Amino acid sequence: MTKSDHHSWLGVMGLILVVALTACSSSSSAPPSASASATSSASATATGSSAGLNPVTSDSIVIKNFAFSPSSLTVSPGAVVTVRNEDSVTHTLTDKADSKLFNTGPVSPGQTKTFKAPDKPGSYPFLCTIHQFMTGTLVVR
Ligand SMILES: [Cu+2]
Repeated sequence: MTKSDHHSWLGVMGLILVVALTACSSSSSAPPSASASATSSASATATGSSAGLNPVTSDSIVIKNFAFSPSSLTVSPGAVVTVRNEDSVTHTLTDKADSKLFNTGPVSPGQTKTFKAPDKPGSYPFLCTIHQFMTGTLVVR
């Protein structure tokens, strides 16, 4: 009897261990996600570039503390530039020239907008029309 008791006790312990591990991996998921993200990020990078989504994510300007970051961004002609406002007030990203080749319009706090860069290579100074001391340059080439 002692032997079978021992075995069933081990079985219960093993079951608890399995349940604990499963619960742990599904809730906290620290070790599985670390290995999963390592493999998935490698594949995501490969699929991302092939899907052509990289220009959207790489050509981006963040507005924070009443400043454009980066203040100078170089993009390809016609590139889609993402503008994210991380300030607590509304900003715009507007072509300084009268032609207004690009203009996000008002970007609310926390909002993300996009604009299309000019097709013609050149240097395009821009500003925030609400706070005109906020300036930057979009370089197309
Ligand atoms: Cu502003």
